[in-house]
Amino acid sequence: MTTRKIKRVLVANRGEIAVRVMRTCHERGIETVAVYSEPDRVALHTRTAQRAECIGPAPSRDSYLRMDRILDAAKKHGADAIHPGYGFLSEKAEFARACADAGVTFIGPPAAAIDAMGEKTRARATMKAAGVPVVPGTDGPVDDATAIAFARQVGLPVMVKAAAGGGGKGMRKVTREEDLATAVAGARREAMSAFGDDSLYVEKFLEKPRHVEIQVFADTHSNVHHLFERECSVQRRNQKIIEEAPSSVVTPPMRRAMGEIAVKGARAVGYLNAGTVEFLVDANRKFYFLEMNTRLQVEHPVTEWVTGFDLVGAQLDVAEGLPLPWGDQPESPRGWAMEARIYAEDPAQGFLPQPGRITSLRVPDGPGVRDDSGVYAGYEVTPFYDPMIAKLSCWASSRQAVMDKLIRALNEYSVKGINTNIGYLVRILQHPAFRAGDYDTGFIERHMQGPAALPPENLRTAALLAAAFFRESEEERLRHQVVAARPSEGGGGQTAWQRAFGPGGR
Ligand code: MV4
Repeated sequence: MTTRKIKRVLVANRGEIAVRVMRTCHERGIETVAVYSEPDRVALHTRTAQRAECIGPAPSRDSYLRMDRILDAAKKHGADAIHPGYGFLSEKAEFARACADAGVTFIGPPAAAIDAMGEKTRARATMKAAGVPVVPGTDGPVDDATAIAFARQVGLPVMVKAAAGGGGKGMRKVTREEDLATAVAGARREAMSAFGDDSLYVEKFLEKPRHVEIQVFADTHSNVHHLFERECSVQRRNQKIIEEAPSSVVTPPMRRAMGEIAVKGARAVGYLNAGTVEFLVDANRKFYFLEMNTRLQVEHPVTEWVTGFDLVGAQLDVAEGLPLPWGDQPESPRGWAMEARIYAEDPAQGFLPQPGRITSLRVPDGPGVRDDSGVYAGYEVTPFYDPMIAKLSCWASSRQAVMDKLIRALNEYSVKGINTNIGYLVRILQHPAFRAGDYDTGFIERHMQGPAALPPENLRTAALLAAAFFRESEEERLRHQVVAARPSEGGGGQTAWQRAFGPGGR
């Protein structure tokens, strides 16, 4: 087996993940090259790298998605490898192929493996053939009539999904027979606009499933290992918020079974490097393949905590042609890890993104606390990219202990100048159902929407405002009874609601 030392890595990404990848490179004496868009000239990843190249204006399609400019930057700066991070070009087979053609090592799986998992019905078929249990569904993309016929056969509810999708776009749950045709048409339209491909498939809808995924790793020496599971059931509108490892539903025999099956699936597609096999777990602890992500995931730190491995380091080893650095398949996870995603968005304003300058920043630390951040004090969060600014993760001996540590660390985290979801994260971690490990993918919708998203102070304010508003409208009503059709008072008067929230309101 030939090995080739990587000397200079171009990181084709931004924010916290670009910084995180560069850290491991620097530890290994590998030089780094950042690419950045015009507003990202002063971003943390641009400052962290030893070299940096501007690749275009703010919109991703004109910068972070420009394969040609990124490969030109790699050539100009003499980078011998490219790490794609997550999102952007990380799961574009065409980019992996373009890197290979340019003689640059793509730090990720082969293009063929990305292709095999990118089209979701092909992924399902491949996994099924390899003996992986899949969610009952159609065998391939279907026309409207077949979609409807399948739904009738398997029984409602069903989930209509985009074949080119993943992560929830172009996805519709259908509960009533009379909604089927509209849902299929709607999903098709959404899939076409999101992916330029309106192929759909249909799955039986699993009730209250938990989202459990297995980290896999493969090298060029025929080793394929799994690094146990992560649970990511706490999601809001297809955005993960809290992740943990291990999962509170996975028993040791189940962990072994899921791990072996994920490894079998990875072998079936000739997988290489880091990947994640996603499963839904039902109330009877039966698990079903959902999709495979052919990249390093956002939530990889929780796996790093419970294994003690540097996953980016292992990615570099594999890309250099070395065997997986930890020897045999590891036995079991150690302790418990939990990660919370910090977003520049305001739960009190319907999670509206909050661009603006971070005027001051205090980051927690202490034993078992890790902050993966893409920002700094004085940095201006721009509206052009994902509002996730940092990930806070903790490690402790037990699930209870790690929840307490994460709450402590979140309470120490102080971001001034912009609103964040930090308070909201604490409220999730304090929820009795979450603390008991008794949650599923419907947790946020059931427990943390509407007024529950607000801090208790806001709730008190809302109650007082409602009372004041009611009193004023009563007075108004009485006035109108006394002086009918009296002309407007000139607009000077504001209701209690308007004084608090401004005109219009929500
Ligand atoms: C499902 C499902 C129930 N049954 N598929 C949402 C994101 C996408 N990756 C898959 N998703 C789901 N697919 C079937 N057949 C429920 C979800 C789902 C979900 C999954 C994981 C985490 C959070 C979720 C929230 C709502 C729905």
